[in-house]
Amino acid sequence: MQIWQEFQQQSQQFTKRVFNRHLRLGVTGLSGAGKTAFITSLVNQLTAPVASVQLPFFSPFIQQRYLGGRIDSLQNMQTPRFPYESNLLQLQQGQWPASTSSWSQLSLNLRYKAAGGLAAQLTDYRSLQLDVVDYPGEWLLDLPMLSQDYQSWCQFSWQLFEKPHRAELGAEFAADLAQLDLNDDSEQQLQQLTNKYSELLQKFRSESHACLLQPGRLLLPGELAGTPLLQLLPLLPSQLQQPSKLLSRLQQHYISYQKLVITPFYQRYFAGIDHQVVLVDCLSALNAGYDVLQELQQALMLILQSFQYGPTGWWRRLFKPRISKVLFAASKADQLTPEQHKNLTLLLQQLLQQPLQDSRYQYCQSEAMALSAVVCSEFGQVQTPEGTQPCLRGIAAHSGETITLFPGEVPWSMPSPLLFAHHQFAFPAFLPRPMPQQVLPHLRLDQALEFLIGDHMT
Ligand SMILES: Nc1nc2c(ncn2[C@@H]2O[C@H](COP(=O)(O)OP(=O)(O)OP(=O)(O)O)[C@@H](O)[C@H]2O)c(=O)[nH]1
Ligand SMILES: [Mg+2]
Repeated sequence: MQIWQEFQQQSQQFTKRVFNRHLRLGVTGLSGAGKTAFITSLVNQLTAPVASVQLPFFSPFIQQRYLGGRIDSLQNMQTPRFPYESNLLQLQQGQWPASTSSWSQLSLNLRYKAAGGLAAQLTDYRSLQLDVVDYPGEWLLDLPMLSQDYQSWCQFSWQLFEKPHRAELGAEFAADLAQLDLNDDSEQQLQQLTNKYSELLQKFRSESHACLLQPGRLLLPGELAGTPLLQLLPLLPSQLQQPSKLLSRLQQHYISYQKLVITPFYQRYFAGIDHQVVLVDCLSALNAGYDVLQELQQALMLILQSFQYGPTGWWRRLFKPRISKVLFAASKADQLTPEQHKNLTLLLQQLLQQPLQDSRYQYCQSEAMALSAVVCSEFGQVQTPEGTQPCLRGIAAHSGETITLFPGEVPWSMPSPLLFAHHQFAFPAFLPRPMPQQVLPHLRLDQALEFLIGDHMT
């Protein structure tokens, strides 16, 4: 019976994909980039009563063809469901949902009238199934490890650990490793080293504001907590020269991690993506300084290399899926006054310049914009002795108090280290404004929807 149901479900998906009635949206971004907030707001805009929503740049909406959307209650029972309702409630009560610790999915059924032609005359409505997956951003950084072997991963890791913002913590760990007996591959030694390495990764994140942290499962193990698969750490480059028991054990663990953790993760969540949104928190990186901004750029470049981009025909959608549209979005634009949004978009484009030059993107449509999934601030103007100044008002996340400020200017190109030596960026973190029962206020989510799904709703 279960096999028959699965078969029915799969053949329905197959038919929907043939007729473009099914779209899988990949929401990509490092930890803290704003994926969960983005998905929650997207679901909110698409499922709220049409009369209460503001989506002026979303063509089915503005052409009064959008009839509404609902969450598919028949979603595969074995798939963890994205906690949309509790996330929305938290946001409406003025709190951010917690950082994601495991994966979940949501399917939406969107109904709309056809834009014209025979379909508009023959059918009352059409529908599109939109699937979205959420997962911890930490896991994304495992993808580049698929194209490295253990030795090259160690070399790469130690190059990173020597960067100025990490060097002090890195040196402490290097000193510990240098004293190791490389022929002791006992369980006790491996576990002790792994514990030390995961502490180092936590410190890199909290003290150095580093974002390129591998393997992601050491930070957020999910269902793999306590398994030998996670006994993984980079030996020093000098320790790779000679064969040793510890080296060969770690090499084996690395291969198992690639096979049993990263490959299934990629196949499950990313292999069938049609369209992708890449969320980037440029403002936190600017706050953290030059080295962190550079590291963010490097991390984005590595991640984007893990995806297949290109045009799609119907046969390719079925048998050799590729991403045909990518939206690069600078998130949290409500932390800036509106005249700075242009600069934020330009900065994002500069950050992505290297990956975008890659020929693989030439056949895939891409766009860059600054957006905000949940607008937390109000824009205003103040009179100062120098004249009228733009400003923002919002609830400061660190104090819970309402503040009014000019958050500062965003450089429109990659800033030099010299700029950071003389200037400290301090873009504010806000809490959502409490707004019981209301649709979440957003910035350019309608433009994002138009780019990502508009052409599938004609
Ligand atoms: N001002 C503002 N802040 C935002 C917005 N979206 C997210 N944030 C902030 O960014 C934090 C992280 O957002 P999440 O949506 O949890 O990020 P994530 O990508 O899901 O992160 P992980 O679950 O750790 O992978 C939130 O707790 C907020 O502080 C936004 O639209 N505006
Ligand atoms: Mg999340």
